[in-house]
Amino acid sequence: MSRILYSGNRNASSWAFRAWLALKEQSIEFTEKIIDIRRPQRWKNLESIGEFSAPAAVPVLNDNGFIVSDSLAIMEYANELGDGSLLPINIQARARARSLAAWQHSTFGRLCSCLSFESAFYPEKKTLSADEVATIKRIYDIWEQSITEFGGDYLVGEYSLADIAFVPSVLRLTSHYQPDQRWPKTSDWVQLLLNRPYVKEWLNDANKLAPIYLPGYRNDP
Ligand SMILES: N[C@@H](CCC(=O)N[C@@H](CS)C(=O)NCC(=O)O)C(=O)O
Repeated sequence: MSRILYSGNRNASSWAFRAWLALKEQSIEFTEKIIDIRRPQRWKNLESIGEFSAPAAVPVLNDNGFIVSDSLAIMEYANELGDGSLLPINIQARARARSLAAWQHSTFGRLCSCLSFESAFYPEKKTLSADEVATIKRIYDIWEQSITEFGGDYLVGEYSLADIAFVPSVLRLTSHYQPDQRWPKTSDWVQLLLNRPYVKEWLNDANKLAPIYLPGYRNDP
């Protein structure tokens, strides 16, 4: 049996984090090869991924020679290789989980785009703009509403692919602006997520690495 996840640097690869988490949460055995996606070596390293995975990006899963590209596909595959518990049985909860994961996958990254995943690990944080604060508050309202609607501790009741999809965004947003008692369920959810053992394992490694500074973070002239 050979199952290899081609992953990325722990403090840079938010997409690999999601795929890795889904595999771990479903107790799927795999080995991991970390591809250094820091510049300038990023391009050469990703070129070698392109030799077997069309998007030439990480994460990629090689399951005994069968290639699964893209984090969302790997998350779904992990769930199906495992016990399927990362998608709810209830049709509406499942649709909501997929809606949230799809949102994260498609356009969520454009919200507060200067607050990259890398920036979650910066020891000194920038002052947020009024627009950034307003956007973050709106996101916290949306998370609060979903947790309330489904009546559990997580976004659609039980822990699901939707929660996993948002973990890196939770990090980039909450490390700059903590949810307080205006969003009681979101505050608890954030604590639950960040205290999950596999999330802690990844972050423990990420926190040992030198931060990767990206241009544009501080809105320098
Ligand atoms: N939609 C892809 C995005 C993957 C992605 O952008 N990965 C980054 C590293 S975190 C990468 O390899 N980027 C290289 C590129 O886009 O050329 C996924 O979800 O797997």
